[in-house]
Amino acid sequence: MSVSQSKKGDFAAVRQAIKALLHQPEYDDGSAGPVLVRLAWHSSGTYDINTDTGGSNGAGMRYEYEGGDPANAGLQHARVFLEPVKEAHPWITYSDLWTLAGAVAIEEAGGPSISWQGGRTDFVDDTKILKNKIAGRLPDATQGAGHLRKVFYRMGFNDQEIVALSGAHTLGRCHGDRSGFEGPWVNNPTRFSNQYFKLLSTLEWKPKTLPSGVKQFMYYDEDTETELMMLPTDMALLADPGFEPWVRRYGEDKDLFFRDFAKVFSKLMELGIERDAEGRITNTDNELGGYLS
Ligand code: DDH
Repeated sequence: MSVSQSKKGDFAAVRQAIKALLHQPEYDDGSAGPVLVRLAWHSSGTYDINTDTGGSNGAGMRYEYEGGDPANAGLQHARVFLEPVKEAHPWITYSDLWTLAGAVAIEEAGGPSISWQGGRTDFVDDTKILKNKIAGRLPDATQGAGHLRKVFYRMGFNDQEIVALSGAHTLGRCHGDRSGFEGPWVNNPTRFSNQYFKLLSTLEWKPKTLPSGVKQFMYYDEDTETELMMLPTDMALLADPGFEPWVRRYGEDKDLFFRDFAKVFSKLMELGIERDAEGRITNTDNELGGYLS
C-alpha cells in the first residue's frame, strides 16, 4: 500500500501533520509542542552576524558535532516526533520542517500566529558545521546579562528582542537528564501566555541548589502544590536595567508581548537566510540549490 504523499511545496499538508502529533499523552505534560519550539530555536540560534555563518539553513543537528553539543541535549526527542512527518512528506527539508514545527507548536499552544517561509536547504555533510565551529554558540543558563548580550547581539538582536524571545519559557520545562536544571517555569506549560513575565516580576524567587549541585531559582506554589523554577539567565533579565523594563511591560500587556514575540520569533527562524523579492532563498548553503525554486 502506498503512503499518501503531499505535493512538493504543500506546507499546509505538513502543518496538518505537525498539528496531529502535538498531543502526546505519555510525554512530559502531554504535548510535544515545547520541545519542538526548542528544536526550532536551537537550529536557528547558532547564527553569527559577523561571519554570516550558522542559522536555520542546514539542519546541522543531524550531525554529531552540532547534535552532540551539550546545549542540544534532549532535542533528539523532538526530531523523533517529526520523523513520521518527514517520511510522509519527503520533499520537505529538515531545516524547513524543524522551523515550521516550532511555529505551528506556538500557534497551537494559543500563541500568536508566526509568519514563516520555506525554502531552506539541508547540509549534505558536516563540513560547514566543523569549519565554522557552530557548536558552543547557544547560551549558557548559568551566566548573567553580559553573556546574554554577547550571544544574542551576535545573532543580531537587541535588548527588547532578547527579553521577548525569553518569553518562550512560558512553554515546557527543564529536565535533569538533559540540561541538569529541573522543572517548569509556569503552572500551565503547554499554553502560550505572558505568565513567565508575570511570575518572574511578581514572585519571590529563592536560590536552590539541586542534589546534583546545579543552582537554579524556585518558588513553591501552594495552590497547585508545584514547584516553579527560573534559570540564572532568567533572573538576569530582572536584575539588568536594560532588560527589566521589558520584563514588566510584557508581564502587564499580553497583546504587546504576543505582537513582539511573533515578530522576533519569525526573525529568529530567518537567521542566516537571504531571500529575493519573490521570497526564494538566494544563499542555499549547499550544492543542491533552493529546493522550491
Ligand atoms: Fe530555553 N532553555 N533558553 N529558550 N527553552 C530550556 C528549555 C526551553 C535557555 C536555556 C534553556 C530560549 C532562551 C534560552 C525553550 C525556548 C527558548 C532549558 C531546559 C534550558 C537550560 C532544557 C531541558 O532540560 O530540557 C537559555 C540560557 C536561554 C537564554 O539565554 C535566553 C529562547 C530564545 C527560546 C525560544 O524558543 C525563542 C523552550 C520552549 C524550552 C522547553 C523545552 C522542553 O523540552 O520542554
